[in-house]
Amino acid sequence: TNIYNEITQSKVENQKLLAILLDPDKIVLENLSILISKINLSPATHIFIGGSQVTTNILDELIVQIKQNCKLPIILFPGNPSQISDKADAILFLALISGRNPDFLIEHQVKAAPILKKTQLEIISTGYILIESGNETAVERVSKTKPIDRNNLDLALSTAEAGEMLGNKLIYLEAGSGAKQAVPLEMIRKISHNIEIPILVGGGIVDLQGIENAYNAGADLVVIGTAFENNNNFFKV
Ligand code: 1GP
Repeated sequence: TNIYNEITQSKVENQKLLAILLDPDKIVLENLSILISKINLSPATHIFIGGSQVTTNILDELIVQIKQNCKLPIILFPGNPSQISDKADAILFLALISGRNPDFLIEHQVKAAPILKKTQLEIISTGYILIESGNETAVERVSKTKPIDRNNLDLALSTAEAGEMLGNKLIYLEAGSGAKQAVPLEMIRKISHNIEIPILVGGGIVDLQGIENAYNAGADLVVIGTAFENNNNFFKV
């Protein structure tokens, strides 16, 4: 099956999607079976794996083990080309289009291309847009780029539109992991009214109401990392 087609199909049917983001650095393989059972009990539709700076080397092993007990598609969400594993199903091939650092606009992608060519991974071109969130997040620090002012709806919109025109298949509005403030709903609303491709929203969403609000504003898929990491029963409340 084609993961991107399923995402666009869900958008057409107004079926909202939910990804749980797992950071390999924060996972203890010994505790993985419990984590997987919690994911299976949650409303998650996708698993994202990645982080701004992953240092551990358990990626392949982690994915193989998840796949033994979980049917959800696994999508890589890499901070750099070292975070590629052919055990996953797909990869968000990201360009940090809110920033002006060529490393994250094209350099990493050039390095990743020959590696990806040797895999069966489904490649999903994604315009990645970092929005100011009240605190300096890891994405900002690692990418050395300035996020878009959270009040500058016009710039956020133009950036998303440019991404769509460049051929991006998804737009990811990112406040950054552990963000103080999530992406403004007004911004999600404005962008979703003006582009056709599916919109992913993540960063700083800490409760079920926050997820609902993002959906109602036009998010097609919400990404939850920290809140689930801190509380595996997050979805039960
Ligand atoms: C980060 O959007 C994701 O890339 C998730 O962020 O950890 O704040 O949920 P949180």
